[in-house]
Amino acid sequence: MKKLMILVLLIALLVPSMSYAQSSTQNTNGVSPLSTGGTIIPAPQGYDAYRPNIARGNVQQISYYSSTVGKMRNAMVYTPPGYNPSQTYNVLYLLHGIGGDQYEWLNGMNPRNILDNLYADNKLEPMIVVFPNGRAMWDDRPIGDIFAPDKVAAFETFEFDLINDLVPYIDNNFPVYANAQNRALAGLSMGGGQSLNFGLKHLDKFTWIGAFSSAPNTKSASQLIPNPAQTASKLNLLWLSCGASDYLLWVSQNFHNSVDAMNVPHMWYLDVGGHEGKVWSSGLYQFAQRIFK
Ligand code: FER
Repeated sequence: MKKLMILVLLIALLVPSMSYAQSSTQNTNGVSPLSTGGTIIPAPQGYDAYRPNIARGNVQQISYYSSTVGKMRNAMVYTPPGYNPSQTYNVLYLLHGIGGDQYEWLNGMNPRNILDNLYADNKLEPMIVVFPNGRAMWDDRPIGDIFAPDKVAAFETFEFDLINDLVPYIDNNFPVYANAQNRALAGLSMGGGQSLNFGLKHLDKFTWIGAFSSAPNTKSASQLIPNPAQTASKLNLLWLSCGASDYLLWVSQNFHNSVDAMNVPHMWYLDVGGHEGKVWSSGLYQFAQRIFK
């Protein structure tokens, strides 16, 4: 009788996890993108706080010639702890929102602490992180009306600056693997929309794509994914996340629903919060440890 009870208990415990595992899909890279956020463990307390006595990365400013805009443009670059130019690195391009610039992540989201801590815990592949200015226009500062049509249009123009100017500059001036398997593109809000718009269009350039709290600049999934099977076979990771109380949740939710219906493997994480920095820090924490693996 006792044995029977243990058996019943075991079955009761196993059945839900079995059915859960069956509902997930596996892509070619061994990543298991689930259609729910069920197994994504929220970032632990202190994940974005300064931790003393660990090795730290460095941040530098770089300038590159933009043939797209016709002038020199600036970006920030984080190199990881123990950076050694005789090694070869992956590259993550991390894009800002409508009111931001190349400093927004660094000033508001603690990416240095997040990344340094993840390296200290041995959870990251070696990568450099590039923080561009995603507003590709002559005066790219977030001043005046940040919603002005020319400024919003410059977020679209950035596709050409990124592909034709910045990525080649990084490939030629940093010790990086210059191919799609070793390049990731992610961003917050306008930058999330850009990551989906440019990343899914240029899977020959980026195969790890992350979109945090994507803005309405996001094109439709049917536009970006005309051939779901082909997209699925090329992608290493498509990450979508958003705060549950974000006024722009509908953008991410619609995109998730569409890629779900297309059977394109992806991860969907409904985070706690609104359209705010803590959700983007959390997005970086989750995304960074899943790329280049
Ligand atoms: C919009 C609302 C918000 C929009 C963009 C945003 C282009 C961007 C928000 C952000 O980047 O934080 O209608 O249209």
